[in-house]
Amino acid sequence: MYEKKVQEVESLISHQNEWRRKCINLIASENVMSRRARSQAGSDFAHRYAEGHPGERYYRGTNFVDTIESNLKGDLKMLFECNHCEVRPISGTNANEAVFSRLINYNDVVMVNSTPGGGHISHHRQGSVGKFTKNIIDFPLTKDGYHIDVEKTKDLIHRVKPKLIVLGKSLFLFPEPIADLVEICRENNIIMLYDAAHVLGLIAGKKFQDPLREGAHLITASTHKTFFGSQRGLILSNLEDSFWRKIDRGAFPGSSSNHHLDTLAQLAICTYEMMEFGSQYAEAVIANAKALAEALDQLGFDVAAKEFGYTESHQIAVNVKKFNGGEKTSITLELNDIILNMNMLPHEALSTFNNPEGIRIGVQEMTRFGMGKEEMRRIAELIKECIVDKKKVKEEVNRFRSSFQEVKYSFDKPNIKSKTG
Ligand code: DSN
Repeated sequence: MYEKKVQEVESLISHQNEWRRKCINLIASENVMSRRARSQAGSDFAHRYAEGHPGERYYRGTNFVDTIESNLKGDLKMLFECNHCEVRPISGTNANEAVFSRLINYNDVVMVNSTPGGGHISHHRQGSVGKFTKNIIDFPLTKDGYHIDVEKTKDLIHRVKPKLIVLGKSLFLFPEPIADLVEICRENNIIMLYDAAHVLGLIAGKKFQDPLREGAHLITASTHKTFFGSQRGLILSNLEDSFWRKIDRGAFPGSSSNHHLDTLAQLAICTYEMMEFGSQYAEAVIANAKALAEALDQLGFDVAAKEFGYTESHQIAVNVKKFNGGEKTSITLELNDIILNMNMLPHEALSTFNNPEGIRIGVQEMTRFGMGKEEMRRIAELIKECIVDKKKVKEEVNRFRSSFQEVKYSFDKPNIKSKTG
C-alpha cells in the first residue's frame, strides 16, 4: 500500500537531480561534492553508531571508522594548524551549540553580528545563543554596514563586559577585525569565537584571514559552503587541554549522540580534495565573486560595498529594491532556473525579513563546476535579461549550464557518468 509513496519519493529525488543539473545555483551556503565523495553516501557506515572517540567507543564494530576519524582529525589539525579538532558535530549550528552550551551561563553577555548585519540565526535570541542567555548585544557597524566599527565596539565592550564575542556571519563579504579586538579580549578575559561556516574553504586555501593565527580562541564551522562537503560541522582551537575538554563534552554527549558515520567518511574524502586543490579553488572563487559583482554593477545593479571592491569572499550582496525587493527577484530568477536567496541588508529593520531589499549571491558552487570570470559575466547578463529586461532566460540558462557538469578541484576522472549526476 505504501510502495506508491516510496515511488513518489524516488521520483522527486530523480526530478531534483535532473533539475539542479540544469540550474545556475548561486545560494552562498551550498556546494556540491565530487562524484567520488558523493558516491560514498549510503555505505554501511550509514547504519552504524560510534559514540565517543576513536579507540574509546561505547559500541563495538567501529575499527574502520576509528581509522577514518582519527586520520581525518590529524589531517584537519595539519590543514588548519591547530592542536584541537572536533569532527562530531553534524552541522555548523550543532557545532555552535556544543560551544555555547559549555561557555555561556545564564545572563552572560554575548556580542554577535546582528541579523541585518549578516549574523547567523544560531547566534541570536531565537537561535542557539538565546537558549543560554537573553543578553545578546549586536556589534556596532561602520556606515557602509559591512564592517564592524572597531572603536565603537571597544567602547561597548568596556560598558557591557561580554563573556563571549562571536565573529563571522552569513552575509560575509570582508574579513572580521580579529586582530583589532584581540588585546581588549585578552585584557577582559573575553572568549573570541569565529564562526567560519561560510569561509572555511577560503581559510583552508589560505586566501582569507586566518582566525586562529590572528587571535581567535575557537573556530566553529559547517563544512559544505566554500569547503567541499559533506554537510557536517567542525570545531577547531589552540586552547589549553582543560578548556578544550569542556568543548569536547559539549559535542558529545552535550549536543549529539551518534555522529552520522557515512557523512563523516565523505567529509574525509572532501577534506583531502581541499588539501590538494583548496588554494587554487579559493583563489578562483574570490576572483569570480569580484568579476560577477563588477559585471552586475556595470549592468546597472546596485551592488553593495563598491568602495571596498565589492567583496573579498565568495559572496556578493545586491540591493534589488527597485525590482520589487528580494523576494520577488529571487522568485523570478528561480522560475528561470537561477537559484539564490533574498537577504536582509545591514540598514534594514528586522520586520523586513519577508521581503528584504537584498539578494545574496555566492559563486562557490559554479566555480566548483569549472566556471571562470567569463562565465561570471554571462551570469550577470542572464540576471539582467531576466530581472531588468523581463525576458525568459530559462532555456539559455539550461544550455549554458550544460557545458559545466563535471565537479572540478577533485580526483574525479572526467566523462564517467554517475547514476546520480
Ligand atoms: N542560513 C545559512 C546561510 O547562510 O544560508 C547557513 O546556515
